[in-house]
Amino acid sequence: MTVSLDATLDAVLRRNPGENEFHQAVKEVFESLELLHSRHPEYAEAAILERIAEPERQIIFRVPWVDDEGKVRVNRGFRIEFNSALGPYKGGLRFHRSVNLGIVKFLGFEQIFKNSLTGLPIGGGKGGSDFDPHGKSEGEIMRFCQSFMTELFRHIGPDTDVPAGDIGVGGREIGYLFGQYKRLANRFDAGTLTGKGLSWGGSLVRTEATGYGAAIFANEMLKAKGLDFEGRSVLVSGSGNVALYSIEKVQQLGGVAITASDSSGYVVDEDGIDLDLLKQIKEVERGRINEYAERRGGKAKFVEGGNVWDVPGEIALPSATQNELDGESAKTLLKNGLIAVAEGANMPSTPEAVDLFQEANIAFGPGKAANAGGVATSALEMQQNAARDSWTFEDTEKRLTDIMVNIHDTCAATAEEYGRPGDYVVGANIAGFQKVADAMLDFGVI
Ligand code: NDP
Ligand code: 2IT
Repeated sequence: MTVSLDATLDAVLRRNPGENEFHQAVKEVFESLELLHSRHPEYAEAAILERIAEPERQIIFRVPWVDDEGKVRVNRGFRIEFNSALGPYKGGLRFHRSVNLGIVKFLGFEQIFKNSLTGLPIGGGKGGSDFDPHGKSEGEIMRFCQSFMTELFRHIGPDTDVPAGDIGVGGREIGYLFGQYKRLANRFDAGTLTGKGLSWGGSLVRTEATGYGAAIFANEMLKAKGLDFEGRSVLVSGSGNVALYSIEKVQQLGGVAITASDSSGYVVDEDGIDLDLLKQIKEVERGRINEYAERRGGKAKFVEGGNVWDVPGEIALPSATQNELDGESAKTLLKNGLIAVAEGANMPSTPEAVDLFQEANIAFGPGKAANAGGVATSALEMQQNAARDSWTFEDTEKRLTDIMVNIHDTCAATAEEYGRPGDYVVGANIAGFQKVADAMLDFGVI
């Protein structure tokens, strides 16, 4: 990197000690921006990088709640309102025991550029809590969500900040959060949260959108190389919202998704995952992944504590969590004949893994491009809410597909323009950054 970019990065790292995931995300974006900065000195002159790496506002709050035994519990809540240059802060809420400031900031930072790439008017934000939903009762989940929203509600709104789901936050949690918001605000502000139920302002296709989008993005990368999904084996990690609907779209595109996982291990099903069974176990019963193998009549194998990337396959869709695919896993995958990776999760590949994929010249779609279909469809939900309208599944899915194709083409064209053909990382970072940076220049120093 140039001396000035290096110094800016150093300052960001020093100002945010111990926030490893945030450092990782900032480093990757800054490294991609070198070429852009040499062509556009106006960004450095206006200190855009220094400003973009500093959240506009960071909200950290206490979330007290009472468990089923009557014991008082305390968690920490976060909402990072990172950048509103292009629209209201927009991004999900994550409930997972690992959540801390550095994780929420990495997610919020990525969200700025992802949201910009969608072409829709949304800024970047992220939030969540170190609350662990595993093993909690329905009543505990509800009381936690209500307490979380009792503080969050004063900071959000349809034109201010619009949260949605992420790990540990799905339709059930959005219901409890929206119910409490509505009660406190005394308004039916449908556009304050996305991922809502279909009878109270939700959008068709939002549930499917992230996974569908990731598979569509992968398909566009394959097409660019003259290839397709037909008959190819696909490795999917995770078995939550993103994983399930990635598998669904892969199957529609003719691919054979053969794996799924959770934090206890993975399953391999060489005939192709039985999606109805997996959905029943994960979405309806909220069970564990070993139950899939147990109920598949000997067709699938469960590997407790195993690494899903040990399974041979041609296309990988990491859809669980950050840094789940490291350098060693990347080497194994490449040795086993990998041709493409599209990140359904946020930053699932470590920097070493990304370098190996790029050196091997396989198609690599970074999360901020490949998983943008979820937040894009959230923005479509906001549009429907603003117009008090609801669109058909077909119409909404067509819009999602067009957006994903457009993101793919924008990243490819930008990479080409900056002398790095096929480098979707550079393409996504430059294209996502430039739109936000230009808006910030227009606003003056704020
Ligand atoms: P879910 O909570 O629905 O599912 C998460 C899945 O990943 C579960 O199978 C979970 O297993 C597994 N997982 C989570 N954390 C870990 C961990 N530390 N180690 C091993 N396995 C883990 O979340 P989503 O599907 O919504 O999110 C998955 C990824 O996609 C995240 O990176 C998220 O940020 C990203 N994403 C989500 C979007 C959305 O619209 N939902 C949009 C864009 C990106 P277990 O149940 O055992 O914890
Ligand atoms: O990481 C993400 O893009 C999400 N969790 C979805 C955010 C949203 O506002 O729909």
